Amino acid sequence: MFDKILIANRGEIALRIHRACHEMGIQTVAVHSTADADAMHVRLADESVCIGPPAARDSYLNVPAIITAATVTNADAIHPGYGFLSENASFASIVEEHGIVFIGPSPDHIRLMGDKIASKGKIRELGLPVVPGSDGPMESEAEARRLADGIGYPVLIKASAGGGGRGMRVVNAPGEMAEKLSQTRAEAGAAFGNSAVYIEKYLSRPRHIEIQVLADADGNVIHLGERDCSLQRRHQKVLEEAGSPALNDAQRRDIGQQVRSAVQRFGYRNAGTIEFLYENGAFYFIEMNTRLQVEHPVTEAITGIDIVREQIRIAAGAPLAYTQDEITFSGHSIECRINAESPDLFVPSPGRVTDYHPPGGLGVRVDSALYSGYTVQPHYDSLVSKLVVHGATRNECLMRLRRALEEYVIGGIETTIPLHQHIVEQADFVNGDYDIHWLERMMAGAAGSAG
Ligand code: MV4
Repeated sequence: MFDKILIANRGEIALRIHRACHEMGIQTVAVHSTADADAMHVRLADESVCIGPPAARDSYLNVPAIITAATVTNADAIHPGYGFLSENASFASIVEEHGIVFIGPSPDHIRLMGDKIASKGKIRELGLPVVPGSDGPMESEAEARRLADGIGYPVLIKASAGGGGRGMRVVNAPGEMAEKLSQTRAEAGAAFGNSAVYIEKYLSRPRHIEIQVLADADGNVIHLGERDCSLQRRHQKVLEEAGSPALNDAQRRDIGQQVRSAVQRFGYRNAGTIEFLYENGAFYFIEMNTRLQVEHPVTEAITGIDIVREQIRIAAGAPLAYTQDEITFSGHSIECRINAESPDLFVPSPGRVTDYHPPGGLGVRVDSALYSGYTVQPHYDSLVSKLVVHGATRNECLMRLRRALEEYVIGGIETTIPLHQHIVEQADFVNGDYDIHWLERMMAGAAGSAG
């Protein structure tokens, strides 16, 4: 096992990784920007190294500085967390070239999943259902129109280098194709340096359901069930649940088995998430995330498995500590992402936290790097806390969530706690009756049934 791990991240996820390390008897190295000298992740770690000025590109994305920090502290491995360098194949390969273990999949698996056309082709080949559409990039308007005529309008043009909602356009009729194709191409070329685009049937009211997997170096793969991440705004997830209110046990077992066998044939290693759109009882693959995800705690809550510990064990060459038969799903879990933003307009609200009183009690977990007197920085993502609640049933989970939201005090800055308090009172949400557009419809004042 490793003696020392460098955590190439900040905020709540750096704390989360530190906790797993210390439970395993592993020392930690924090890296930080000059703006984060007083951050909780720096205070908690055994050692820390300043890697640059506040801007992420100069610090948390500064590959030479991070490699140097790992080398001078003699770290055995680097955990990238989420965001920043976590899905950067060239970073993963540079880490390995320096004789340091990258806690994640191989650079080749990261690279392949970063190319949305290639990943879709591979996933189809591995036998998972994909959205009907083009097999490769669209070379011309004529080709795009022929294809769209075949699958039926509306269709969606997506950038191959995009993902997470960047670089997409809906085409409602053939007459719109030429303009939207050239707009999406130009935008993708400018944003990603890759103008390749592809076409899919547009699903109008899907849910976003993703399956968590763990795979060891010996080719053992387990799935840890699904998360429903449909509650989102502008491609930012707001609240996630495990399990999905839309699935029953048989459906969960079925999609879980399909994903397991695909991931095994793929030769994938470490933690991964296969994202699907789910509409009218059918799953359609959209993307694979080759990192630890923000919302992993809801899966931990219902399975009792420490996903970060398993990531570290797998990276050290240990076999999975669980077989699929040993995985059981217990109760229901919901995570609220609490951002330092105004709850109605989502304007960032950095500043000094004057009072901090997190909720507690049975079934309540708070992953946050906040403390009273901490100053939330304007340079980074506005996620400041994840409130994760577990209950024996979804209803118990909801009651506990309302109670925990009511207890939570974060003074001095605005947060999205009031937004969550509003969401958990909505009949559609209580009934589990929502899709990926529901929150935006609700905020526009006309939620209605998700149908
Ligand atoms: C789609 C879609 C509808 N039809 N693909 C957005 C982010 C990227 N991961 C894929 N996305 C979508 N792809 C087809 N064929 C709708 C979305 C989408 C979405 C997906 C997941 C979560 C939130 C979303 C919000 C808007 C659109």
